Amino acid sequence: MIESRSRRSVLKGLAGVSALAALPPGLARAGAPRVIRPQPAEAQLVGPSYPKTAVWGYDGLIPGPTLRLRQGERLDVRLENGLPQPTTLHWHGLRLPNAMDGVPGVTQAAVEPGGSFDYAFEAPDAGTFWYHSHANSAEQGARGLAGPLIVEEATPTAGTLRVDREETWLLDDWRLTKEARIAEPMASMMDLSHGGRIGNTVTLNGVIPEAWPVTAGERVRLRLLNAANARFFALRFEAHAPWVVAVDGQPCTPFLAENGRVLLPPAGRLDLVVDLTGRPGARFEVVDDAYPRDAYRLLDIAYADEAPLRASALPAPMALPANPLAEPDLGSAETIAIVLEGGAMGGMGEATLGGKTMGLRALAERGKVWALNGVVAGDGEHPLLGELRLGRSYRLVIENRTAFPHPMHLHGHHYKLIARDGAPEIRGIWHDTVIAWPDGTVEVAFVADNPGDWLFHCHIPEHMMAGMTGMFRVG
Ligand SMILES: [Cu+2]
Repeated sequence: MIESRSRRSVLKGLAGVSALAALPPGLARAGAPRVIRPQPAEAQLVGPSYPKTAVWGYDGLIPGPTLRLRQGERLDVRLENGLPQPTTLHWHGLRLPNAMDGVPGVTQAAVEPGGSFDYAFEAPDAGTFWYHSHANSAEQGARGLAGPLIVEEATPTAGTLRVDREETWLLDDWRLTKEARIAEPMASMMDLSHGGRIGNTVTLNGVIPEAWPVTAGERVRLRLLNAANARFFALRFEAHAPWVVAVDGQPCTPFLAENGRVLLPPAGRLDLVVDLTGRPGARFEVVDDAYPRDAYRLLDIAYADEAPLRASALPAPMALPANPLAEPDLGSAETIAIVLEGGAMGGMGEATLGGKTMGLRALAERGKVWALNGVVAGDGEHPLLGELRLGRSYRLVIENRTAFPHPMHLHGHHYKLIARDGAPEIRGIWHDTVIAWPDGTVEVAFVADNPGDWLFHCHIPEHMMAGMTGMFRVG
């Protein structure tokens, strides 16, 4: 198992690349919705010398089943709640109609045990997305509820990236006891006020990985997805140079990951193109050094003995086709300042909860320690951060005055990273979840082109439930 503690000296440096391949056909559908049933189950997360772990999984699986459709196609899912508590499905990163967003108390009522809810929407963007609960998400995430949602490019042929195959790596983090049980409590004040629930066991697609079998010469599209509550991942591919071709599902101009290292905040996704340039029979390590003092080998890249697939190296991958995102007009964009405050070692004086201003100690007694613009969200609340005019461009200037990094997620939109600490970000990468580093400022811009009430929150659920959430009203 892997030991780790939350630290403010975490990880730096996001890398990206984008890719595309000849893809399998979209989901066949026959009118009836695809039923997704979150339910208690058992999973062999750790080795066979340990007992199975009691988890919650979609259809009883860890991770949940991969949902796959083609861009522009419609997804029909019936959520049937097999859990002992209310739940919802949130389609992370999809720009869908507000009523399908799965936020209890905002876009729908939470689905009671035994109840159901029908989700139906078209996928406007191709890319790597995922689904998870937005109800009691600290516990429901920690018990395993997450699954990939892959939207294939509408035209995967001419003018786009070719790869030999693709894989999805859903990375998750578990806090287990010595008996491989999920450790309780779910959200201690320590977790709420520090870096969230960081675990001690990392899984890839539901198991502790050993080796990634590859063939020399092949080009693979890797869809990385961080489904952990709070753990950041920084994967370093020894002796390999992965291209980043998409970030949070949105294609970017392909670029080589710096030092072969890619950073994934909670909820983040990266599409990589990895050229397997090693020799037959060779082995290399993929190391996760997001927390440098707790760096560990995630797995080995294990080359088969067979002859290379191709004789010479491939040229740089082509960019994936862009999704139909509206370009923000920075000249006319209205600026909205967002200040993140609170938490341990954050020095927050006071903030407002339920209309009352109080100090950090009084807030902590109520389980609340984080604020957005001086407002702490109460249970089930998402205080209004701003009313946005439909079709208008906005620039969010997010200032993190806390001692921890926060992956800030906007629902229903993607925003373009335009600056960090006042320095322009020239790559113009789109995110649905952007890291706000301690003592830093991050600027993003977007067009408010999707009407409705959209959450803006820290994606570490322990931070969200302890106050770090709000809402933009677009209309
Ligand atoms: Cu946070």
